[in-house]
Amino acid sequence: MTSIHDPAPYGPVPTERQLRWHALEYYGFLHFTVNTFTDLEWGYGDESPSVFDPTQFDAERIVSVAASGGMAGLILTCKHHDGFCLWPSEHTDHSVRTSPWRSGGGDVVRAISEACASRGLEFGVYLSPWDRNHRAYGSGEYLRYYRNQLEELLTRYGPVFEVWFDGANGGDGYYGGARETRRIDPRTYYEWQTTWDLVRSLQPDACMFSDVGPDIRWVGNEKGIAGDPCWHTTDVGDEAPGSADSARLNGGVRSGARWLPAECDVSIRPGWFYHESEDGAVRTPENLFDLYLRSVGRGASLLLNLPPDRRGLIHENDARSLDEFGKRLRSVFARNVAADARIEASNVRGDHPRFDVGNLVDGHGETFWSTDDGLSEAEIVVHLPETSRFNIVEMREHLPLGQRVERYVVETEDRSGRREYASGSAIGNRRLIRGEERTGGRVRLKLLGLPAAPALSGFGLYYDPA
Ligand code: FUL
Repeated sequence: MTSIHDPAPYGPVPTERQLRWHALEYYGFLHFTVNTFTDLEWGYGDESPSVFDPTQFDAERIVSVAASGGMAGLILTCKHHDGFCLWPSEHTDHSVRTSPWRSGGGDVVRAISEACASRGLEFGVYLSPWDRNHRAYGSGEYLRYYRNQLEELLTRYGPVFEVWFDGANGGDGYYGGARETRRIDPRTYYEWQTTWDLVRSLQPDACMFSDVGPDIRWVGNEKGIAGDPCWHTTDVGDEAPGSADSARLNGGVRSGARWLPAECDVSIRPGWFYHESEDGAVRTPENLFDLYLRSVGRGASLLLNLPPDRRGLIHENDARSLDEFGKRLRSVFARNVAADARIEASNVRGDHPRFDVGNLVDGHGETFWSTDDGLSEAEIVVHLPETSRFNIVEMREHLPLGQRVERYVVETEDRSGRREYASGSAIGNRRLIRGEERTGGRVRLKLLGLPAAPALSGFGLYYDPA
């Protein structure tokens, strides 16, 4: 035995709060507001609160749909671009308090946050920076209003895991009756650093999302698809929310100076809000599984939107599809056939049990397989029992030491010979690759062009019968 020290970190590494966020992998979005009742995607800001009147709003039922779909948390649009507040804010009358719903006594934010807490789901908030209702939008007064609202959301509703800062700024709106176009400079107007500092002081564990972080970056599209590869690292120049480079957001930058992993936001329907006309256009469980592979399976997280309908419930079509998707996730990933196999490694760091290949299949992210320093290649060989089938390969890196693997090749070897199964760059939090079905034989994972000793915490082989 030589070294029992962990390899030195390579490149930027995640913060503790980013690590906790990586572990969630998949959670939901709830887009709900006056738009649900006016059939719009972007309300102008002149909607009367009287339109907001869900007939059967039931936070427990909404949260239980999310939980059965496998979601680890929910982010609620507490205020969308139209400015209507789903909680009784002290800073405006444009809220549930002046709506007919529960005679003005309701609070959607409280109901959803409490239902999440009781089901063990994380709760997050979306507060649109653009506000087409507020008369002072565009001035410093509005920024004070925005931060006051954020303060309400971050002090009244328990722990928040994520704060979502949207980059949309369309220009025209009601603005307290002015009905005009207001342009702001997204780089300077919002004074983001002050707002980020406020969030840090009120909810130090919350991750903040925007086109430029500071904790999580947008993936650059609303289709739910991360780049291949999608690096956790990137560079941020003088971009601001609403003005970042989509291609760079989508793939990240391998040599980037910041750990700023991607989140894939996408809706289960064409729109973000509920429209009866889209009841027939709900994503199928198969489509959702495919999205999962292209988001979570590329190291990003999946933020899947479920729009409550006019009753204040998740429509049956969405609930059914999500439930089947959740069942499929649970059944596919229930059994890692690599865990039944003998696994050999080309090298084990210091020949020490702490870095043993068994760590790859123990289901723990904290333990990992590593090699001695200075090797440019390393491999493991998994000897599968004859009857073990798989068509999905999974790899995970031990993130506290950075994103280390440059390139991987997966090969299979059986009676028909040795064949490449998959190859690519970037592993990160989790890499999933669906391929052809294989039974028995050997599976070889080769790591090539290593810039530092690898630290892999997981290797899995799963079978999806669908
Ligand atoms: C966008 C918004 O304009 C959409 O309405 C939606 O909220 C989506 C998640 O973000 O920028």
